[in-house]
Amino acid sequence: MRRSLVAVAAAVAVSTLSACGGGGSSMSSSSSAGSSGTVTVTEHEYSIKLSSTTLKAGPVHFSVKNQGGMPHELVLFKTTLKANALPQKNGVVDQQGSGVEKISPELDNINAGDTKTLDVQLTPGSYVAICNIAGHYQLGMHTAFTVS
Ligand SMILES: [Cu+2]
Repeated sequence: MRRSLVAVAAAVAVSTLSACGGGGSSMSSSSSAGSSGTVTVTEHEYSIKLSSTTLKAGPVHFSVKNQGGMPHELVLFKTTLKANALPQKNGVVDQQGSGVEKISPELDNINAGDTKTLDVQLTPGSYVAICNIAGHYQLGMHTAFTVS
């Protein structure tokens, strides 16, 4: 269990990601208090990274930093589809497409350099986080995470 959490943390721990909880170990696991605490999301052209990809069910607080040079979004879907295989329509992910359940609300217009926060209630399952500005999903702005 612990070994897999460390592996996940290592996979997402790129140099641009700084732990907001202080201390290197605090970002390597979900908090033990029955909540995922703050999940830091870092967006670039064209990628999305989460500070943890194994979250606990219940209220989840996302802090989304746009470290890119243009506006981005954060849209969450509950889905068992692969992160790069969501239904698409007109250059964006089809939010009414089959196999995806959109989580509301979403974050729009996160300007370059800005940080916005999103609070949602998540039930156990598999999820994909994307930016749904036309073309961005296809260029790689998607990442999977699980809630248990
Ligand atoms: Cu984007």
